[in-house]
Amino acid sequence: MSNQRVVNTVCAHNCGGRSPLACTVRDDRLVRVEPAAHPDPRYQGLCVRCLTLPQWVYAEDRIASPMRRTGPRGSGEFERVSWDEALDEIAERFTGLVDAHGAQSIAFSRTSGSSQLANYSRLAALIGGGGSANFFGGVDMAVHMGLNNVLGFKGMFGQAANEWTDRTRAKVYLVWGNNPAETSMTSMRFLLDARDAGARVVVIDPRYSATAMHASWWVAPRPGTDLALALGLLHVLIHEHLIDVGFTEKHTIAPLLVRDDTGRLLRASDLSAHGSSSEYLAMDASGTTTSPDAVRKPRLEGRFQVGSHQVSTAFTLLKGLVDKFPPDRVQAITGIAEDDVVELARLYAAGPSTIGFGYGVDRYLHAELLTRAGATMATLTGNIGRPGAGVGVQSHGIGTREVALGPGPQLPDWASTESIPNIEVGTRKLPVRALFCQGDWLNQRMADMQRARDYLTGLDFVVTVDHFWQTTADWSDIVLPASTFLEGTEPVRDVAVAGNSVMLRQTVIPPVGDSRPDSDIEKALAQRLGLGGYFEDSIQDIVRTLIDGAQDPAMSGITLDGLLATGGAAPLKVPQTPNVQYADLRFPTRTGRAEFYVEELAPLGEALPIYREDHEALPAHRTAQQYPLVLMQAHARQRAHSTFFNTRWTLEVWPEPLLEMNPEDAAARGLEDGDLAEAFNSRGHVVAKVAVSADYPPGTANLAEGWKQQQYVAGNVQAVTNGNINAAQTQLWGHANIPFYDTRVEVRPWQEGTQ
Ligand SMILES: Nc1nc2c(c(=O)[nH]1)N[C@H]1C(S)=C(S)[C@@H](COP(=O)(O)OP(=O)(O)OC[C@H]3O[C@@H](n4cnc5c(=O)[nH]c(N)nc54)[C@H](O)[C@@H]3O)O[C@H]1N2
Ligand SMILES: Nc1nc2c(c(=O)[nH]1)N[C@H]1C(S)=C(S)[C@@H](COP(=O)(O)OP(=O)(O)OC[C@H]3O[C@@H](n4cnc5c(=O)[nH]c(N)nc54)[C@H](O)[C@@H]3O)O[C@H]1N2
Ligand code: SF4
Ligand SMILES: [Mo]
Repeated sequence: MSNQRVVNTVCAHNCGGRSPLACTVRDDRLVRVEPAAHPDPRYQGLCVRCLTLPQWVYAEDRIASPMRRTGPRGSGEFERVSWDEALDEIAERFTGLVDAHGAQSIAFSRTSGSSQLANYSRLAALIGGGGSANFFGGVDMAVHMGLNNVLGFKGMFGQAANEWTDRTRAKVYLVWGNNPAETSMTSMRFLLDARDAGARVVVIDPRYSATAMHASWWVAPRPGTDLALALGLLHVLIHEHLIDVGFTEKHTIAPLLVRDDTGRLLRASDLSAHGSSSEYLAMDASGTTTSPDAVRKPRLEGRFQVGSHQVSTAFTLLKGLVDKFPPDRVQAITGIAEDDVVELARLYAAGPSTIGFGYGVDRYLHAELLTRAGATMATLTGNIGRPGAGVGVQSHGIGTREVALGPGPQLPDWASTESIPNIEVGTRKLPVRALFCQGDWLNQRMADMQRARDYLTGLDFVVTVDHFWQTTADWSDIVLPASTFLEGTEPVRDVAVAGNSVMLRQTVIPPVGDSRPDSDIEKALAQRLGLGGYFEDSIQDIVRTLIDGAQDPAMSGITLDGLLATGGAAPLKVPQTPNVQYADLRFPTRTGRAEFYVEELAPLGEALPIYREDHEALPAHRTAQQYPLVLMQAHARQRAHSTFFNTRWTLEVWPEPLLEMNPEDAAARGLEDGDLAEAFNSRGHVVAKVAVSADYPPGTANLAEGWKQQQYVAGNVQAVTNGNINAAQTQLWGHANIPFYDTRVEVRPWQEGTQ
């Protein structure tokens, strides 16, 4: 037998499932990947993608060595250089730019590709004496913003919702713009468990998705119109007296008084010079204003004169909004039959009901208004804080226990970064001259590719660090080969908490070819920049502090050495019953109540989740005639974004970009299955093979995100995507979310050579 061993690690791909992997290594080569034991068997498993990990790791197009550009940006002309030459050049250019333009002239951008400790954030915070620019996010954020508004929720991904295992206690489960059958395979079983336990699983999705196939009921709004549906559901809930009045009075902002003149909440300080500006007011039965918490039965509805102020209860204002969304109007906007709107509202009210939003609804310009309306449905009906009842964003297969690990690497006080959301490229005044990209910024992180290319072209210096030669690489000055999360020079790479367990990400094989782990590249650059002193601890030291230094009772008794001795995984010390969020019904908002009314947004007219008609996907949009199809880019089952774009087995199943569209839409354009077609709008175009499918209602189309530039016949899906910036998000959060799916196109047959 040759030198063979099995190493357990945790999948790091950004499907987020964190499956435990048992990796067979023969003579230092990865030969097989199988599921490793998980302390909770419900989370044990492996998808087809990760069966192909050996093909990914040893793919022929792995970048073989550091490269330096020799032709113009985008030309693809490069020469090989040594690591020392490449790193010296980066350090020299960075130093020169920092000297001339300050730390903010260097910007860092990270892949979500393989979440691990080494993402250059330490270097970014330290470089140039602190304050470098940090390109971040712009993705997966708006749905959280809305939940934050109403519930005070601060986290990401699954955490606002009850634990996945709680779904079996729901009678009704609304899966809203989420496709776990393909994007969260590790948690799909909980949806099926809920259905098998008797829950009505309602999938709200414009297309007949792989998840909708398993649902009790598929409800199909036109893309981007979900808020009209939610307002219609609220209409029925309120008008049919299906809300929980006691809960609404006690736990929501509904009885608080709002000034008609400013749209701000009435405060004690508005009525008396001695009154507090943080004391909000409600009206009691006798017509006296009082603290909402002091009165047993506040007035839920009404307009009143209080001193010199005309005021209304927040509930009255909400009712005024939803009154405009009777089911027949909702049918006209969304295409959902009015009887279905009524039935869905009644079903939801009966509860216990859970709403799990996904990111399908996140990628529209006003996505946060939808989750605000959803959280309003939950709180007005008391569908929160109890078994089977909750509202949250669900994805990434992560359990919903929040566990605090020990302290990460310590940085000096002056270390910092200035954030620039990806979407705001070129719109901020930061003097960015150089971009350091971990991963594929151009192809993956940015909408409106021409704008992004123009931006890259104008920079002085661009570095890409990746496993594969990808789109941004062609626009870079230096390209460095990174090791994958399976490769390393130290035995332990990271620690992951998922599904009630803690697991080690162990190194499986040494770096492939001439690649280096991101952590080593970061350290080598830091040393050249005089920052080596901050990188003296090994990754294993850092992981040890995270685990052994954790104060959280859930981590008690769990140590790095203990994990190493027991196959790399241990159950958290948490109760066996599923975690319920907001069980104490205290919301970490300013009023301690669920706030469907956001006074800061009154000047923008968005104090309530109003239905805005100014975004591209809506049938009423000014471009709807010219570009009649809404082009979504639902995440594809056989990749995690672009990762696995090149593995043989996944390509056998789905070898090339497909433009999926309804048979009627295809026929009207003279297109048949397999024809080449061009989807275009005023921003750009993309050419791909047509896949005719009745899963897509007329007027909708889809081209899954994540294909690499070289896989398209011409163009790129990012060339047509929408990069508009939402003003309310920017005002309230300082950054906006990218409305990728809020994209209209027209489609026509493609003839080679046409432009
Ligand atoms: N296999 C695979 N898994 C992944 C990823 C991947 O690339 N591949 N990516 C990971 C990441 S980072 C993320 S953010 C998640 C995303 O995963 P999901 O949350 O599932 O999001 P999407 O795939 O964008 O869209 C989900 C569904 O929303 C629908 N949808 C589109 N527009 C609308 C609309 O207007 N209204 C409604 N109600 N539905 C709409 C789409 O048709 C789709 O079926 O997946 C993660 N998991
Ligand atoms: N049009 C459109 N665009 C989208 C989306 C969409 O729905 N539509 N979804 C958006 C969403 S939700 C997300 S989360 C983003 C994801 O965007 P990314 O996180 O950028 O996507 P990935 O394809 O996973 O990774 C990008 C690159 O990083 C490299 N990479 C992976 N792991 C590592 C590593 O450990 N080290 C280094 N150095 N490189 C690595 C990969 O090889 C790949 O080339 O995409 C966004 N882009
Ligand atoms: S389902 Fe996700 S976490 Fe699990 S093996 Fe596949 S890519 Fe990795
Ligand atoms: Mo994402």
